[in-house]
Amino acid sequence: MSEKKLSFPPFTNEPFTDFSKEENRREMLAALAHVKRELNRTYPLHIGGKEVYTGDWIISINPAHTGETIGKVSKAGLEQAEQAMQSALQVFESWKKTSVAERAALLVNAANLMRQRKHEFSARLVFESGKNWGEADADTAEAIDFLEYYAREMIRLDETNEHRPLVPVAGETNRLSYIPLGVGIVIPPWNFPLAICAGMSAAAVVAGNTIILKPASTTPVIAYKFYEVMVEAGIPADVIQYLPGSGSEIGDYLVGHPQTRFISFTGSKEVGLHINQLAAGQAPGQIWIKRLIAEMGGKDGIVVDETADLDAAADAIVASAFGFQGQKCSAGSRAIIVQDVYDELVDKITERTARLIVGLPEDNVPVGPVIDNSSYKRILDYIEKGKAEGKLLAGGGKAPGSGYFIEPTVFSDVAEDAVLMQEEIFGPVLAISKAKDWQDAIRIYNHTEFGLTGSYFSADEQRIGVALEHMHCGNLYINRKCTGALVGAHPFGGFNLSGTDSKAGGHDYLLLFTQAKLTSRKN
Ligand code: TAP
Repeated sequence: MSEKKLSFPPFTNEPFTDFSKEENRREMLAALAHVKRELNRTYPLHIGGKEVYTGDWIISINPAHTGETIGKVSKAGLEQAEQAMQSALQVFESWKKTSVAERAALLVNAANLMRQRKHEFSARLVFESGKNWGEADADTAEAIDFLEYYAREMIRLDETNEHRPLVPVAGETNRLSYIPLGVGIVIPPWNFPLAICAGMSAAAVVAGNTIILKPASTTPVIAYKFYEVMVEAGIPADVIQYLPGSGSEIGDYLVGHPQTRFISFTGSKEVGLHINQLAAGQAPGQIWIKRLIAEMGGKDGIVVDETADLDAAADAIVASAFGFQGQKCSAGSRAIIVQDVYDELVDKITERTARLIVGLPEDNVPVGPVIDNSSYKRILDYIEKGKAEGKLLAGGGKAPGSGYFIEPTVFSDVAEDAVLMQEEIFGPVLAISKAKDWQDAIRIYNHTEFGLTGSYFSADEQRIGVALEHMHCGNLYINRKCTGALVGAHPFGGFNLSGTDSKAGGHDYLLLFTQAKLTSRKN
């Protein structure tokens, strides 16, 4: 319960930066120059609030310039993982007693610090994850949003008895309190290395839990900078253990640990299912069912019928397929178009794709590199498979440069069962399928094991009504792109093998990091 009432102004989304304004461009260039000077530094682990160097390193490199080191980050092994667990358990005893008001205020402090250094954070994203300026700015804005939003949500949850009173019973005082769970393992992906890392961590911590943050091995420096800001904001340094290391080594150890109370994971289907299986067992000494919050992959798609505005649909399809090189979980990697407008729309998509320029994120070029060598090879393999499964209309291979650059690639006439239409590629590859009519198109859209995002383009209200009901995904949009969810406005999470539908950035999210305790007192 909050000791003092806190009132923050109503939540509003952090505005995106308009880089067409000279002043903003200048500030971003200055931030890029500043971050460039800080490349190639070393970073410790943080366990129990103390710096730890193990002598073993994760080397983070610039995916656009593979010869450039972003930073060397100390790498944890099993010994450090156990130390981190013991430290998180110990500090949980005090952190859980910190008032909600204080915990929320610290998140808002962190948001303010991040806002002051917005371009600096974005510049790091440009170098470490290969995002262009706009994509990096959106990532930073979303991180700020998560901090501000979860601060307010925790206060709302804490005031449940005032806002949603229990049914009164004569002679009793009944209350419901949302208390923390314990120690959580937070495992974010590299593709929103600031926003998702911040959102998952902040939600767990503001709810009163302590965490072990195991960042993705390709983007550990951004996660370090996030940890630094949280501590600067006043969150005790041992509430978050910053623990980079191998997913399969320390990840497995911590997921299987008997004192792990919950795991908050965002990443691929394969790793998510593995964690689900490992977390399901009862380790010796374990006295609870571990809670798993798992947001996983997608094979998202855009459906277009013959009544749609085809220019708007083409713009949305290209933006959804190739924004951040198709490396968003919400990326629209499938387009399903009814036959009456198929040729016309395919031409528009091809023209727009051919105009996309591939180059350095630093120079704010629309399409940058993919994240690492294994992604690069995997995507190129998919493109080769695609050549047998569809008609290649744009791209189709490597793009020049000193990093992992791939041409935005479009295949048409792909069958609904083809690998290209079924498997998550997570790169700049769009598969287009022809449908007999709008109902057939919705059927093809649903023919996937995933269910994260989707869009339906139409001018027909009755069909839109059917699409709203029948397209089976966690985030369904009408007449707009299927990427770009906003905190508070578009709570985010997927169906089926896209995950546990946690709805990050929504009213229900913090419930996942708490347990409700009912107390009933006889008057
Ligand atoms: P993954 O390869 O699954 O990695 C995600 C995280 O899991 C990384 O921190 C990774 O660490 C860790 N990990 C790997 N093996 C592990 C294990 N055995 N135990 C515990 N942790 C382990 O995914 P990724 O390549 O980073 O991200 C891309 C995927 O994330 C795509 O499938 C995308 O769709 C999905 N994604 C989904 C969403 C939502 S909200 N649904 C949002 C963003 C991304 P290492 O880096 O050390 O291997």
